[in-house]
Amino acid sequence: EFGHADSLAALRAEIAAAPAFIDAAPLIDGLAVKGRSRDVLSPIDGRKVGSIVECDEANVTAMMAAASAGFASWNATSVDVRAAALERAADLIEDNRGRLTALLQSEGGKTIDDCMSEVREAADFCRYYAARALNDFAPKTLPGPTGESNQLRHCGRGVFVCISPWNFPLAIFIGQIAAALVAGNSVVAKPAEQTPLIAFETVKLLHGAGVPATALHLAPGDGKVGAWLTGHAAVAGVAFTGSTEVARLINRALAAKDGPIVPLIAETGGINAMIVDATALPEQVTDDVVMSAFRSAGQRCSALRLLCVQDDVADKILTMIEGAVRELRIGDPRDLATHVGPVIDKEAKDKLDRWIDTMASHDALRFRGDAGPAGGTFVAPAMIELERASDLKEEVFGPVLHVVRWRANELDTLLSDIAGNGYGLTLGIHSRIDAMIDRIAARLANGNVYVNRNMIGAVVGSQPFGGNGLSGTGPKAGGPNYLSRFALEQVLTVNIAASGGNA
Ligand code: TXE
Repeated sequence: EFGHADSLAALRAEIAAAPAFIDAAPLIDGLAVKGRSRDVLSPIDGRKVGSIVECDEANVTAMMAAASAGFASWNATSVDVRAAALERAADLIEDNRGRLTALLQSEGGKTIDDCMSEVREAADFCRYYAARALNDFAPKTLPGPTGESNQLRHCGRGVFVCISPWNFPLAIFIGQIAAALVAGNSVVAKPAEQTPLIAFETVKLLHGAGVPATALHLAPGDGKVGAWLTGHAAVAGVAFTGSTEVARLINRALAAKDGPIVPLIAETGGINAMIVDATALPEQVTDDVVMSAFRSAGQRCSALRLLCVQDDVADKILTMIEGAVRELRIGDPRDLATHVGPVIDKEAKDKLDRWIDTMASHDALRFRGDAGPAGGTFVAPAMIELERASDLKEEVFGPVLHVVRWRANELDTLLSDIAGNGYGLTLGIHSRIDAMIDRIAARLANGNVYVNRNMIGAVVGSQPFGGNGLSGTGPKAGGPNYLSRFALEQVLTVNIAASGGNA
């Protein structure tokens, strides 16, 4: 309904009415921690959009104690009560879409399109996990020998630590929390240091939806805070989305602990390839490549990083893509005509600019677009040509597309090179030959494969999302198996005759 002109005008009025500045802080039992704050700056123009007090180690200790104390009563509620809170949260997200969009823009630098789909995804996660929990966690009678009853039940694990990245500071942040809460866990949520304001607003919204403040606490801060949380003795589970490198650090911290083995659900990065053969439709490929590589300034974990085009059609397709990238408008994401906004902060911009400069010094730069307005952290979209797919060894998290060409007799080498990077998140295939599609999909164990379309899309409930290999542990977010890792199982086996016959 957002696409409709009237409702777009209404949304813009709601955005304009949102507060221009937010003071945020850690929340322990719903109370804001006082302390020295730092400014939160907008990637659009560097202006101050809020302030944040970050956790120190004593705050983390107090918060873990509060979350441990809050666990029992939340875990004792019925799944109906917990699911109802998530359904109310989904309604509140929609009611507050203007405020949330304003923050996604000012703090996250997102275009209106990206904000609208993120707000929708956040509400979808809440409703989907609520519905799944009602189904998955309702006590189930299992078949068994006569004279005995068997029932499968679920409960929470304890304190779940949810650590999220800045690139979906609303949808991923709330998705992890919603899953952990609806399973009966209490939660300590650690947002990315770049996006604490929207996290603060989201936690308050969840409290307003009926999640007790004793069951959900907010721990803003950088990686140190994440390390204190995951190193704490009381952690019963961790949901993490971010880089592969940090997932490894967390895995080590959990493994070093005495006591029960703590599960880690990790969704991490990828070097996502698209393979285009000579039968693909050039216009379709061009649209899908531009959408997949440059939308959201390339700051999606699903984004296309490595385009592999069959030699016979490469010149034609690359020229078309280059033309389409030249048309992209780089600029203020609040302007409806903008296609590509800023990257998240100066550190990200400097790293990307350095990468493009290095590639230029190796004569690999094919094209570099408009640099965008001064004052913000904009990066010019770029295309880089490499010799081999194996030359790209790291995830370049921005509006940069790498390209390789392949000949028909080199397909196996290409697929081995792609598999060799060890990641397994998204994969694109453009071909009109079924056998080709099957051959590629069978050789590469990526978690999400997109055929003859763009690689943007993880619709909750229809396209469960997540990778294999270096890209994550599974289960996939927004899918039917996700909640299982957040809960404990218990089987109650009762001898009916010795239990008064009514068990
Ligand atoms: O990650 P970082 P970023 C991936 C994406 C990219 C990354 C971008 O592909 O690789 O996320 O996010 C905290 N102990 N995905 O740069 O730096 C840190 O403070 C505990 C994948 O934010 O790893 C932040 O809150 N925590 C994806 C969080 O970890 C620590 C979808 C992530 O930070 C820590 C979206 C430590 N030692 C992005 N150090 C998918 N696959 O679904 C840092 N942190």
